[in-house]
Parts: sequence; C-alpha cells; structure tokens
Amino acid sequence: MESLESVVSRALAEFVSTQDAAELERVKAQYLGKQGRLTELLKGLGQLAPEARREAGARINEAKDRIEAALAARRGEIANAALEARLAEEAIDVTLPGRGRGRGSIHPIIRTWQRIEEIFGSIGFDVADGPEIETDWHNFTALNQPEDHPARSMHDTFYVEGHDSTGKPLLLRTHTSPMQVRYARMHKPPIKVIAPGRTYRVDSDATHSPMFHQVEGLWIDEDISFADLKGVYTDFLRRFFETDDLQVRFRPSFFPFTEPSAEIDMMFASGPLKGRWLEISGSGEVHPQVVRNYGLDPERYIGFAFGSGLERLTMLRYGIGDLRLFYDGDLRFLRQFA
Ligand code: 2NL
Repeated sequence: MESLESVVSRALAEFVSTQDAAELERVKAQYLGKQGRLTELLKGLGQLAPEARREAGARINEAKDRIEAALAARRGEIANAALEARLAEEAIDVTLPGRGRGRGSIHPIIRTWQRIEEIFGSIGFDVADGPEIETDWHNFTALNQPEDHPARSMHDTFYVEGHDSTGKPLLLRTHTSPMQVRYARMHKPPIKVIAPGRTYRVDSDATHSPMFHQVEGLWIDEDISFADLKGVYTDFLRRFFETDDLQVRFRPSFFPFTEPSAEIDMMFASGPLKGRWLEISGSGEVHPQVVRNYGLDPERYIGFAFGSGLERLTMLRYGIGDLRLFYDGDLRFLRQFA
C-alpha cells in the first residue's frame, strides 16, 4: 500500500499545480472524497487490531489535517489570483479626459424670439408672460370671441382636464393674447407690451404645427392710432430683416378683438423674395369691448394690437422652406444656427 507520507506529498503537489477553483475541488475529491485515497485508508482500519488501529487512525487523521490545511491555503491563493485578475481587467483610468457633451445652440425660433424682445425693448415695450393652460375667459371671452365662434370648438382648441372657477374646461391657449389681457388688467396706461410665447391649435400639416409660436404687441394710451402701428411695425420689420429696402401695406381684414382690423403685408425691394407681397401679421385698433375687459374706459383709452407668427418670421429671415424642420430636431439643420 502507498505510504501515508507519499499520499500527503502527492496531494500537496497536485493542489499547488491547480489553476482554478473547479480543478482544485476535483483534486480534493480524489483524496478526501467518498472514494478518495485517504478515505480508503480510513476504511482499512477495521481490519487492524485495536492497538494498531488507534495508532494508525491518529496518523491518518494527522495526514488528513495537513491535506485540509494545504487545500484551504490553495483555495485562498486561487481566490486572490481571481480577484487580482478582475481588478486588472476592470481597471478604470480616472486620469483619462472626459468625452464631453458638445456645445448646443439656440433654436432658430428662440433666436427670433430674442431678437424681437430686443427690438421692441429698445422702443419701450415691456415683455408679458403668462400660463400656457388658460381659462375660457382669458383666451376667448375677454377677446370678444362670441360664445358660438368656431375657434372655440373642439376641432380647433385643445381642451385639458380641469375647470376654472365658473366650471368651464381649461384649454391650451390658442394665441398669446391672454398674456396681454392679464398684463393690461395689472397695469395702468400707457400699456406698451409684447407677448411672445407658445400657442396650440388642433391643426397639423405641411404648413401647420399643433404647437407654434406667436408674438403679439399691444400699445394702449389716450391717442394711439393706426399711424403709430405703421411706424412701430415698419421699424420692427426693418430692424428684424436688417434692411430699409422694404415696403409695408395694410389690407382690410376682420378679427373679433380689433376694429378696424388689417393684415400687414411686406415686400422686399431686393433679395430672393424681391417684389412679392408677403402676409406677415394681423393687426388692428383694439375693440372697445376688449378695452372694457382690460378694466379700462374705451371712451378714454384706445390703441393698437398685432399678432405675428414666429415661425413665419423665422422662415422669411433665413429662407427656410419647410415648417417641420423646426420640430424634427435634426442636428444638420439646427447646427446651421450655432
Ligand atoms: C393673426 C391675428 C392679431 C391681435 C392679434 C390682439 C390682442 C389683444 C387685443 C386685441 Cl390682447 N388684439 N391681438 C390683434 C389683431 C390680429 O393676430 O392671425 N395673427 C397671426
């Protein structure tokens, strides 16, 4: 029979040559498992006389302790090596420079918005702000829109959950006028303000987006006329398009909130759009009922209002042909405005 000493030294040598935990456990089974060499030796003890059995048993147990100690040591070495390998593989070089986020740019519509605030600010207009979710009164009634006006229908206006204090459903503002109504009710004349912002209508095709932008202007005092409107708006257009070579004309129109009302058309004297009248804005003298809804006496106060689309102004200024480019988020388009 193989000597105990050689079994122990062979086990120790085999443990040391194993490379991973699974291999180590297989080798362990060959010595300490149910049919392992040491186990077989222990089974053989039964054939010995009691004296010899005690002595041999003690030696085998001592051999078993040495093998188990070597096994535990090798287990630790293998676990450490595995940890070291993983740490090396997953090492992070914290000194590497970051990838960065890249620089964004101002959206062309917002550029137009900023320019408009700058230009009107320089001629004394304040800037109004207000909620995008509005009451029926601020969006329609205050602006003299009849109760049965088609703009109030569900086909044209987005109604949202919730009701105002009179029980009427809330809605997404269909124009920026409610901001001017709120502003006019909080300030004393002269009222000289623009209201730029997002607006919403149930409309979606090549030339209409359900969300779009408007800027409205309002100047109310004791004697503000169409002549003031023509002067202010012509000055605005010249500065916005950076040319004095443009003409402005008023064309009679109708809006419930102004009387009389006019479309403002413009024509460039040069450039790609030269010689074509372009519709650019709605306008008019504020309707007496609307002045009353500001909380003012229409016998004393009068003035003009206008409403222009920021998308249209932006398309004309940069020569953009398709409205949808504004909302696609295509960086090839947006980067041109960086
Ligand atoms: C359009 C028409 C217009 C106004 C907007 C206005 C606002 C108040 C009172 C009176 Cl608070 N009027 N805004 C007036 C005339 C025309 O816009 O279709 N624009 C694109």
